[in-house]
Amino acid sequence: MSTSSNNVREGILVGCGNPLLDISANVPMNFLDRYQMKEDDAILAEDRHMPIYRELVDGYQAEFLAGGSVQNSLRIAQWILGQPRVAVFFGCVGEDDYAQRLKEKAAAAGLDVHYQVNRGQPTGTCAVLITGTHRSLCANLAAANHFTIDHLEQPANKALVDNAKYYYISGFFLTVNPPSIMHVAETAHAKQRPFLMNLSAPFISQFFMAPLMAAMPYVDIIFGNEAEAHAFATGQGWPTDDLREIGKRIVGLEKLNPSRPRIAILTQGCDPVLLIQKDSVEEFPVTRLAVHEIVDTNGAGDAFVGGFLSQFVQGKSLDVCIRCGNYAAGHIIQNPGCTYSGSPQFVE
Ligand code: 26A
Repeated sequence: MSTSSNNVREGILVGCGNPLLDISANVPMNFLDRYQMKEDDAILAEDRHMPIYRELVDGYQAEFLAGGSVQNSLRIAQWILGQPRVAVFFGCVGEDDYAQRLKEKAAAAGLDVHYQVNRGQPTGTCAVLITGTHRSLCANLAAANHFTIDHLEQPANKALVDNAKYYYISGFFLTVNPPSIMHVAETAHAKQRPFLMNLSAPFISQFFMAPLMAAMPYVDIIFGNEAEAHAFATGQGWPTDDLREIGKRIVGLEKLNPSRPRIAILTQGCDPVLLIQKDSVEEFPVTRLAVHEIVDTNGAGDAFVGGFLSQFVQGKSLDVCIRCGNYAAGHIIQNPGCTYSGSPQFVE
């Protein structure tokens, strides 16, 4: 039985992020070596990475898939909810075929997208290098990097932000437009509504710690995987590599609204998900798939958040939210990129 429900208000969830078209292919390890990339990492493309995209298309059987971390999560939330336009997405694209493809995929998923369009830049892409059960991401943000806060200030978009009840922004978006993040965070705070963020990638804590810490006091729920949590701890100078301890320290960081203590949700691949609250750490087991069942792990973390959000916006318990996150991640890794097949089978 699927959890198709029709009682969630339209536009209840707003997300901001980088709309990217993923160019995904299986590659040998030496491909990563040549570009000095690491398995299961995510980076911003520098000049020396620019040939990757052509190389994937010309030399490997590259697939084009809708991507972008927040947009992935929201598409998955929509799929599980089975009710259109619950989630609204903001991000910046170019005026090209890739933007059209992203828009079609988002609409097919029921997502209500309101892209800012930058006519001088192509839509962003992300190289997804698959090596067995690992993936390495290299994002060329292009138009996505040109998102500006005035898009959120346009009356129709402002109304969408004001009317939402839940807000989700990736750490990745810190590389693009911190003022927009702060604007959404402040709106959430003023209205006493949950603001959720993601650590997104180790490089965010390495190079964007200042804007991340500016947003942190607003963050009610923070998501991350083990590598991201370790990078955050290193960035903070915390003398520990114990994930539980790191989680406890994250939830203990300054918070503007102390009546709603921060929650950290840390994933660790096929090891249990940790739910860390002020006075407790709980584990949620993950169903381990056989290697032959895995198509690729691209989008697993995003799908986890998408599954979580699909229940969270229905006011379900954290336990149900996390179990749905695990369900969604397990489904997505059995499909190419962050795509799904059939109807959702999550049973509460
Ligand atoms: C700023 N960066 C590096 C990024 C991304 C990103 N989404 C937003 N910003 N780097 C990779 N992704 C997306 O992450 C998904 C997998 O989790 C990819 O597009 C991919 O779909």
